[in-house]
Amino acid sequence: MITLYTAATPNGHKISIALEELGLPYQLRVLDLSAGEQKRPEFLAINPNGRIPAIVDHGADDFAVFESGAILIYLAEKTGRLMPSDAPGRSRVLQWLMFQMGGVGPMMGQANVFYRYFPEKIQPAIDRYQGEVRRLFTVLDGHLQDHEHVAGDYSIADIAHWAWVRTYRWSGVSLDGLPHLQRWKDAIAQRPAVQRGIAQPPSAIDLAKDRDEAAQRFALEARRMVETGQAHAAKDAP
Ligand SMILES: N[C@@H](CCC(=O)N[C@@H](CS)C(=O)NCC(=O)O)C(=O)O
Repeated sequence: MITLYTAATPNGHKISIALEELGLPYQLRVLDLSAGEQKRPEFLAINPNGRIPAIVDHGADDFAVFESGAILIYLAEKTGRLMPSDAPGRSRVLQWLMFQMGGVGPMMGQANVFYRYFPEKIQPAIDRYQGEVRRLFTVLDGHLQDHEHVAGDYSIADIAHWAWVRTYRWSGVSLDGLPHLQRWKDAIAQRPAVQRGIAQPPSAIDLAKDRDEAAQRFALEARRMVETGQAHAAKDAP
């Protein structure tokens, strides 16, 4: 049994999708990020960085893993699936996984901060991050022109990218003119395990309705977190 500490975010969904794909038994611990549960001492003992996702593998002496990329690699190596074991195949998956962890994820995250959450609209910052996301999407689109998946067969590299790319509208970035990325995004969305994974837990917002009341409430909570650099209840934590 694995405990997944998570929330309804792209990084959290990477892991629930992988666990669903692998059919591993797991239980969810959904942390309330706006209440600061991720900064409490009991969670910091699992992830000193105070962010989701993290897992504890109870079948392996309660071994804890944090950072979504490291968790995906751990799960792939534990099962021998979703990543090849030969050196070139493994390297290809890791290259595209690092590209997601160091590029697509952080740039979309910062685009969200400046486009959605900051009360001041700092246009050069919005342009910078949205432009960088679009550039990275164009790299993926070019690669997917001659490849069905991101790195060989369907792998943890697809899962890591897909969990973020599907939220492109929230970052205010278009997929227009990127037909290969759209083809890949729509194909992965059809996978039953992917559909189950993104419901663990379900998103608080409908990504197609990014200006409705739920979206505004979500953006307000996120704004409080990014403005203070810490969540609400963190100061009240024991
Ligand atoms: N590089 C980390 C990023 C984790 C991360 O930023 N998690 C966000 C949610 S997606 C979080 O926990 N935010 C709460 C906070 O910043 O306190 C990973 O991939 O696991």
